[in-house]
Amino acid sequence: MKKQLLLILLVCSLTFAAYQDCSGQVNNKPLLDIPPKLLKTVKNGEKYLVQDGNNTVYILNVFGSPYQMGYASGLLMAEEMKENISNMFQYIENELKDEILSNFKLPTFVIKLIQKANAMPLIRAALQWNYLVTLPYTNIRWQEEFQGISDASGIKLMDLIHLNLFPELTQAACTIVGAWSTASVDNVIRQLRALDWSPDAPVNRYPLITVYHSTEKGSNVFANIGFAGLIGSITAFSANGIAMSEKVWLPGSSVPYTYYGYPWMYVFRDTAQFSDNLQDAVKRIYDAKRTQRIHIGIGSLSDNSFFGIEYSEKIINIYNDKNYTYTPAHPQMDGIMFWDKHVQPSQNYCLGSILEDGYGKIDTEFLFRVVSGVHETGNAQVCVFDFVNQEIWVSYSFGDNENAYDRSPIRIQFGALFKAKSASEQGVY
Ligand SMILES: *[C@@H]1O[C@H](CO)[C@@H](O)[C@H](O)[C@H]1NC(C)=O
Ligand SMILES: *[C@@H]1O[C@H](CO)[C@@H](O)[C@H](O)[C@H]1NC(C)=O
Ligand SMILES: CC(=O)N[C@H]1CO[C@H](CO)[C@@H](O)[C@@H]1O
Repeated sequence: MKKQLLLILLVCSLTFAAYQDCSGQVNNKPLLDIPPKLLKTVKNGEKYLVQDGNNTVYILNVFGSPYQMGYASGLLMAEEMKENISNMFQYIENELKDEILSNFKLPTFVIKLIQKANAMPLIRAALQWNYLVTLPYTNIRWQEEFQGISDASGIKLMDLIHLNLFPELTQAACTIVGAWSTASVDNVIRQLRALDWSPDAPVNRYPLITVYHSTEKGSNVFANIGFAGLIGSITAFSANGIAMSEKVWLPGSSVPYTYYGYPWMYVFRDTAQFSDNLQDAVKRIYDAKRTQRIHIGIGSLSDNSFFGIEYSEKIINIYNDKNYTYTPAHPQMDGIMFWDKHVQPSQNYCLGSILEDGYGKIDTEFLFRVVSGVHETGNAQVCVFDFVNQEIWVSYSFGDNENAYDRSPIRIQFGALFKAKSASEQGVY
C-alpha cells in the first residue's frame, strides 16, 4: 500500500518535471455524467437541469424567431435571471470602486467615501452610451430577443441590455487551445476554452447553456455556453461543428479599437450561428463592423482544423499551426494553435511544455484535466469541445473562491438537444 503511494507520488513528480513554469496540478475530480432532468416545458422551450451537489448547469432548448426564443427563455429562467442581474450590477459597482481604489494611494476617509458613494448612475450612463453607439450596427435579432425575455420575465429591458454590454467595456484573460491532426489522440480536433474572469462573479450562480433552434434563414442550431441573463457569447458550439472561444488582446497602444460598432459578443454568437466552416466564419468576422481587441479561437469539424485570430476594429491576423510568431516559450507544433492565460506573446513556458508532453495523445480529458488544471486556467469556466461526439466537458466556478479548473468536469452531450423539436412541432401545444 505504502509502496504504491510512493510510486504514485514518484510518477506525479516525474510528470511535473516535464512542465516548466507551471504551478497547478492535474484535476482528478470525478467526471459527472448525469442525464439532464426536464424541469419545465413551454410552447417554444424546454428547461433542463444537470445537478450533482453544488455542480449545477441549466440547459434550455428554445425554438422559433428571436422574439419567440427570448420569450421562452424569459418564461423558463425569470427567477434566476432576476437574481443574477441585480447581483451583477452590484458586482460591477464594486469592481469599479476597487479599480479606482487600486490606482491611488488615498487617506482612509476618502476610501470610505468612495466605498459608500453611489457609482451606479455613472455605470448606467456608460452602458447607456455604449448601447446608443452600438445600436446602429446591431442586428435587430438582438433587440427582439431582449424584448422577448423582458416581456416574459418582467425584467426591465434596459437592465438586460446594459448587462449584456458590460463585457464590451471590460476584459477577461483566458486560455485557448486547438489540437488536431497528429497532435490529437485520434487525429480529430479538440478545443479548450478556459475563461479567466473572476471566480466570484455572481453570474456564476446560474450557469446556463441555451440551445437555439432559430427559424432565421441560414441559421444553424447552436449552444451558447454561458450564464443566465447574458445572451451574447463568450463560448459557443454549433450542431455544424463550429466552436468559438475568446480571450482579451492587450497589444499596447498601436492597435486601434472603437466602441462604435457591433459588440464583439454579438459578432461572436452570430459567427457560431451562421457559419458552416472556417471560411464562412472568417468572412463573417471580416464583414463585421468590429469594436474591441480580442483573441478568438475557432475550431471547425468540417475542416478538421482551427484558427487563432487576433480581432480588432481594423486589424485581423489569422494563425494556424504553422504561421504564428513562435518563441522559445511558444514552440511550433503541427496540429496545435494556442494562447496561454498571459499577455501575448507570452514568455511563460507552462502551456507549451504541457502540450509538447501530451503531443499525439491529446484528448478531451487531457485538455480538461491536465491543460486547465496544471496551467491553472479557467477560474470562471472551463469548456472542452469534442466535435466528433458533439459533447463538451464543462465546469463553472462556485461560491466565492472555487475555481472552475479545480472542479468536476460535467459532460454534456448535445446530440439529442441539437435534434430536439419544440412542443408545438410535436403537437403538444
Ligand atoms: C461544494 O461541494 C463540494 C463537494 O461536496 C464541497 O467539498 C465544497 O465544500 C462545496 N462548496 C461549497 C462552497 O459549499
Ligand atoms: C496563416 O495561414 C492561414 C491559412 O492558410 C492564412 O489564412 C493566414 O493568412 C496565414 N497567416 C499568416 C500570419 O501568415
Ligand atoms: C442568493 C442571492 O444572492 N440572492 C439575492 C438576489 O438578489 C436579491 C436582490 O438584490 C437579493 O435580495 C437576494 O438576496
